[in-house]
Amino acid sequence: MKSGFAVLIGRSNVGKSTLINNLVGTKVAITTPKPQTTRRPVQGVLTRPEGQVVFVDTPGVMQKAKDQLTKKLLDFVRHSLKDIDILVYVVDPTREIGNEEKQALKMIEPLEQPKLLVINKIDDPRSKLFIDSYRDLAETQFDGYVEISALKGSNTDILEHWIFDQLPEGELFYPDGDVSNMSKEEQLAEIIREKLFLRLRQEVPYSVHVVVDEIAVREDETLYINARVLTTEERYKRMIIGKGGRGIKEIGQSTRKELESITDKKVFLDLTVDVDSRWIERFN
Ligand SMILES: Nc1nc2c(ncn2[C@@H]2O[C@H](COP(=O)(O)OP(=O)(O)OP(=O)(O)O)[C@@H](O)[C@H]2O)c(=O)[nH]1
Ligand SMILES: [Mg+2]
Repeated sequence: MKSGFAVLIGRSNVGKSTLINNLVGTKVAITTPKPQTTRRPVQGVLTRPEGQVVFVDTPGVMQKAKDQLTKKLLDFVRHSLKDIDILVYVVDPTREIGNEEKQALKMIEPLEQPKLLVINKIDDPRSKLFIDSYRDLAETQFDGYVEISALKGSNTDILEHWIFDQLPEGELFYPDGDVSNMSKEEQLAEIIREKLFLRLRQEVPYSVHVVVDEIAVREDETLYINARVLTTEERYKRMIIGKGGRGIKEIGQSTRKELESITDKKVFLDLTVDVDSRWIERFN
């Protein structure tokens, strides 16, 4: 048996979470067009007859960690680089290699584990813009590279083979059938946060945190969920709720729609918005 941890690292928005979902074959991580969508290292598990890879999704590496949340996210990234077997470094060739990319590359430089460069988004015609400069990186800093589309699933099989080839011998970390390390509450909170991110603008998404307090199956088989959206300021709370409650209602509806299609149950979602200026301090 082979088994090990493959950690996905890269700037925000390069498609790390989209890739992990494609590899695991189910949605274990939320994805949005906004930076800093991923806030915690989420593990996605792929079990094959030859062994098991535990993929670790990480927050995007941001150049300037000025605010408290960004600092914490960068700490999670650093922490995730410990005790790994394979490093999967994801880049987005529609964007130029800038200082942020250089900083991220510096972080991984000292690591001695096998390093794979993944050039993502090749389905996007704009990827032609900077792809050569990323190919050059492969020569100098990586043990292998692959050009893929995580969104369309092209060449992700090549990536999977490369990883299995490099995996050390070992026992399974998760029982066959498990796809993630997250609890039901955490997964649900993430889905709600995804809907918030998709709907909210500017700095508001970064002010929110979601807590699921209760999940229960009622006698009539409906799934009852009680969740709170926490935000740092009163004015953000008003923006989330929206005129006549329209905002929060839409967030609830889109969450419910997704949950009903996953669970095949009718879902009742009780969603409230509270101001809590200190959730970032406690976030860990
Ligand atoms: N065209 C194209 N878009 C992609 C591809 N992979 C991801 N995206 C899009 O890129 C955006 C960011 O994707 P995520 O998977 O959330 O990126 P991430 O690297 O996890 O971002 P953070 O969690 O913020 O660090 C989303 O809008 C995705 O749909 C791809 O292969 N092709
Ligand atoms: Mg992500």
